[in-house]
Amino acid sequence: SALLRGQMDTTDMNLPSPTPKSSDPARLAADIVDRLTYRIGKDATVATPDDWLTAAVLVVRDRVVERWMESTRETYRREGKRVYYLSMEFLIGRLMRDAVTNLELVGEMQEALGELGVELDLIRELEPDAALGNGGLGRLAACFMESMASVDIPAYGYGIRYQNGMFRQELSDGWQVELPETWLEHGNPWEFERRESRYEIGFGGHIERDDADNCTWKPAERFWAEAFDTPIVGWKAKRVNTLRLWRAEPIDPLELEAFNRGDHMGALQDSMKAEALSRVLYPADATPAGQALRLRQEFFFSSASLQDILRRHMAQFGRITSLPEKAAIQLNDTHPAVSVAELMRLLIDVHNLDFDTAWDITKRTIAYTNHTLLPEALESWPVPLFEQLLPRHMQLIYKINARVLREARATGTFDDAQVAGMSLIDEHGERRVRMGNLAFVGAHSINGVSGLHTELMKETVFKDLHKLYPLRINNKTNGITPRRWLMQCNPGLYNLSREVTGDSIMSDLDAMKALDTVAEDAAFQERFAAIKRANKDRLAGVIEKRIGLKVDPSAMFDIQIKRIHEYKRQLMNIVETVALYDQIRSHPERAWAPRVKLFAGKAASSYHNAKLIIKLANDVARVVNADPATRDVLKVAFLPNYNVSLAEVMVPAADLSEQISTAGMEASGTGNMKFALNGALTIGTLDGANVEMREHIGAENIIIFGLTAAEVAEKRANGYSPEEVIAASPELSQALKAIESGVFSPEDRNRYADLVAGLRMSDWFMVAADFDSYAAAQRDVDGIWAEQPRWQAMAIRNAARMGYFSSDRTIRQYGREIWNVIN
Ligand code: T68
Repeated sequence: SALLRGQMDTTDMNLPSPTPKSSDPARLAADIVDRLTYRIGKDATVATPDDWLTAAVLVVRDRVVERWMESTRETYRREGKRVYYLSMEFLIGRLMRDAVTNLELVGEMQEALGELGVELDLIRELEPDAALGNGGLGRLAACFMESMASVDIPAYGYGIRYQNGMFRQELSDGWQVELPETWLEHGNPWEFERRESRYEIGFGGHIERDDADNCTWKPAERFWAEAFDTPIVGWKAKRVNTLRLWRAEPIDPLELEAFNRGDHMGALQDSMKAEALSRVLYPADATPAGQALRLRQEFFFSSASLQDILRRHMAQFGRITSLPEKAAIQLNDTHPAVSVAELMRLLIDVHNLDFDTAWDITKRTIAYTNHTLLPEALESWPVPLFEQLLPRHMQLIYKINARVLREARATGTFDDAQVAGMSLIDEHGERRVRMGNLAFVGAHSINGVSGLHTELMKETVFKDLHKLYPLRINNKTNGITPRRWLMQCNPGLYNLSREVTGDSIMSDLDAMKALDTVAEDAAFQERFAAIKRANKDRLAGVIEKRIGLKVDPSAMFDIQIKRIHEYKRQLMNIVETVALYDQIRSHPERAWAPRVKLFAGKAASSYHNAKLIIKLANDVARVVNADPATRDVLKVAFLPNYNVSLAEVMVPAADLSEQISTAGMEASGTGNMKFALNGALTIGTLDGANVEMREHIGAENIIIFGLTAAEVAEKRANGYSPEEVIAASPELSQALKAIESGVFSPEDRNRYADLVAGLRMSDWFMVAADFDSYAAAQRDVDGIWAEQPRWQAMAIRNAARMGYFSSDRTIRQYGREIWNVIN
């Protein structure tokens, strides 16, 4: 009966296990035909490649399900603590190869499909890329889900099942055009719809208070949140965890009263409002969206997740006060920060706890990860909007605030301005709720994502809150999953490495260290280089297919792929490319290292300069690629629609990785780690995790240039004059003049006038300040490239020394130091 009431996950129950399915190729093939026939309703002779993919996914999913239920049952039996990772974004990409490799069924599936005349490699290319995220933050959540399963931590990811994920980017005459992404078009065979797992989500309305002063929130609008579960398989299927994504559903799909009045559209109002909640991912990765719909999305998934967590906890343990011992809730940035207030509401209004007990439980359960220091990226909501949508939460936030400010004043160490800075309410101008401060005060742990970022957090955004609660801030340097970012995307390097390292590298990336011993070995270098070359051949094919440009795979592949943002300084890279182009034309007799400069990335739709930078890359590419004077040594390309799947092809093919953000601005970076693990050299600033990469890889194996974070801060504080710097650099002056005068935009000579004027006048991101140092570093890179044995040795040492940056290490640190789920 508990099941009928939807009080328990089916997997929480103690049922006998079904007989495990065998995975020999013949059985797999028979199962694929079975799914094709009975689930898709097609005969092998008429099945399309998409049908084969769906059938294959369903068969793989079956193998996952057994381990999945086993994992859930085991956690239940052990009465273990569970981790809940709340994230607005999960940038998963394709799941087929991930699941098949982690189940160790690659060979078997290839054989099974082969028997049916189907190629695994071909159908897996058809799987849509699940792009429920913007960039690093969303991809980190996906790597963490895989690592939590791999290191055997019972965990649930909670997020939104956006109908439209990250937009598809097309280029029209070099300009970015955004088109809706329809990843669910052919259905999603990975997910399980849980019609029984749904929760009511309210907005607006008023608060009722009874005689005993108990509050009940009476929302004006109500919706359902319905669960969709995707199993996430860990390495060797040790454990399978759940990614639970919420879709909004109307409570009243068709308002009969309105319908019968003849208001047929009005009758659908509720449906349309619900649909909007989980309709689309906000594609801005650094500027808060600011719209009411975004706050509604944040509350929608936070509330559904917390209700589900409390339901599961009560069903198993029956006592709300043990929550902190049995549940660790991690907030991925401030997007789910309203969870602090929602958990308080549920504990006080639904579970009848007093404020102090509820506050204690909340703080001991919740932890928060910060991903940015950019002031413009810190979320805050206008008080009137917040109050109107979430009146009870606003009330609780005031109460929490009063308490925090009381604690601050009681120390006697803060002046009024400092106390105002710690407040959950920003009182400068329009009053706003500060989500970062809310997350901070409601959490027992606040972590940054690299050593540098964590230190800067203590000195800047959270300076005073850190003084008030000095034990809370801690560092968890990001990582990447080596399964997807080495084994799956670069099987050549994975297999070669194992000859030296042995078979343990996927569960212990530190074992890659053994490659150090062969870094200087000529025969090994040759094989290492041959694998890189094969990866470059493949990428060259993709480039030609996508944009019709032929590139020479023997040239250095110099790659910058990430969201387009001024602080990431794609512009500096393009300006340096222009300077190089100019140099090559002036000195054709010199032995230039042949380069292919590759760019890819999306710009937020409303980010004018970022879109202009995309156009500039394309304009420069058009001019350079058409110039016979440089044809053998320089090519430039911008590849459209960067996503996880394209990264999986570009990362293994890179010789040089561009990690050139203004120091102090990139919280960590994770692309930097993917490239180095795949044997690219990094040219980069001392920013984010580059700092730690240098420590692990060795300063002699990474090309570092430019201002430090402290120097950037000093320059900004003491006035910096880009014009002087530009005047002192002939190369930079020339390049900027060419760009601003329309050399690359003859049809619109003023196109880049404002962009360059921004560099001349203020240059917040220090492009001019770092330019000469960057250009000199690029010439150092050329010098190393000319000595191939040296280059190969450095590249091998990079791959060898990236063990620390496995997300398994990161997750174990979270598990030990924040969640208390491993010893
Ligand atoms: C990134 N942040 C950091 N934000 O920029 C990067 N923001 O340095 C870091 O490595 C990565 O997080 C993982 O820690 C983001 O990706 C967003 O995507 C984002 C999305 C919505 C709103 C704000």
